[in-house]
Amino acid sequence: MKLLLKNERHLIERWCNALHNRVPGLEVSTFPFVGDPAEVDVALVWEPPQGLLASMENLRLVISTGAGVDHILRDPSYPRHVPLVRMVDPGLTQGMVEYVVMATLLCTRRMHRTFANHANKVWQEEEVPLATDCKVGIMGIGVLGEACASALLGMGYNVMGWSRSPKQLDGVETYHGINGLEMFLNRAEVLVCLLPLTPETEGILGRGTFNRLPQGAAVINAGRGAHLVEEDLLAALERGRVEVAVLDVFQEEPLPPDNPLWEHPNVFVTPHIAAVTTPETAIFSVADAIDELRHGQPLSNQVDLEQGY
Ligand code: NDP
Ligand code: OXD
Repeated sequence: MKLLLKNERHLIERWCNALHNRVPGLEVSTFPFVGDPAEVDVALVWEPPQGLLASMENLRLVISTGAGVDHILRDPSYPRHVPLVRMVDPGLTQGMVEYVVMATLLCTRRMHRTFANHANKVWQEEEVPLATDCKVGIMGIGVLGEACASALLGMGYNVMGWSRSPKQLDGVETYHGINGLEMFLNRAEVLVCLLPLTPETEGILGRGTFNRLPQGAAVINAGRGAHLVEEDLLAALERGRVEVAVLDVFQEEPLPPDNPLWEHPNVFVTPHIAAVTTPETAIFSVADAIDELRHGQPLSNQVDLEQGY
């Protein structure tokens, strides 16, 4: 069986070692591929160039090294008969839990105010609520959202979740669909976006959403940059509807130096590092997918191409 690996350059050697150690008998080639594309059975990819996957006429499986698959499905030539498996990995989940807990604490402890005081050598106590007095709303309570909900609950936060289909999670107030959105937003003092990017969710963090939040809310986006309408966030910050934002993902990455989000005193910017896939933990899920393919078994974590996630 032949696998083509397309990943960030600095991770190639680690992925090759992990594949070699965990999937015996697999022949691994790296992008740019030299050889006959018809010989490739499996593609393990992050941001494949348009047309790459379609050029492999005997491809049997595509595995995303990320949890999101928008970087693959944005290619209109994606061969839709080929199953797509996304990354579900305990390392990735742990990373996201740490990021969301950190970002939620930054917001509810009003650290933007304290850091500004620090910069000006101002010794001033800021009144901050306890977690038990804060309500966090998580948009997207899938693998990552559910783990974050559980960690935040453990810290005493009141947690709500919003999903496409109805869900029941112990201790979490759940809402779903467009009909449940308004009530969810009205109560979300901290809004966390962990949605996949699909045509339905693009631009969801925009004016309409911000206007429904309580005055002085916090917004944390660790989903995708295209969820957020950046100008609408800046306007909501201006009006005080949103007091603080923690952003990990952007319309354009790297975030251009002239983007006003860099300089906004109430915006924390991180460079798409909320959760990073590490080959050493992610390889188990890759090995499982290849094993399932080899044995003709149903694939775990297969993406529903109609839903786009
Ligand atoms: P999952 O597929 O497990 O969960 C997705 C959740 O979003 C589900 O609860 C789903 O609802 C919900 N959802 C999807 N579409 C809609 C919609 N139209 N309306 C309401 N809810 C919707 O994904 P993961 O938790 O594994 O990952 C989520 C996203 O996080 C990824 O797609 C990626 O974009 C982002 N990510 C970002 C990283 C970073 O470093 N910044 C790292 C890793 C992931 P339902 O339960 O009903 O299906
Ligand atoms: C992912 C990401 O989707 O890192 O896993 O953004």
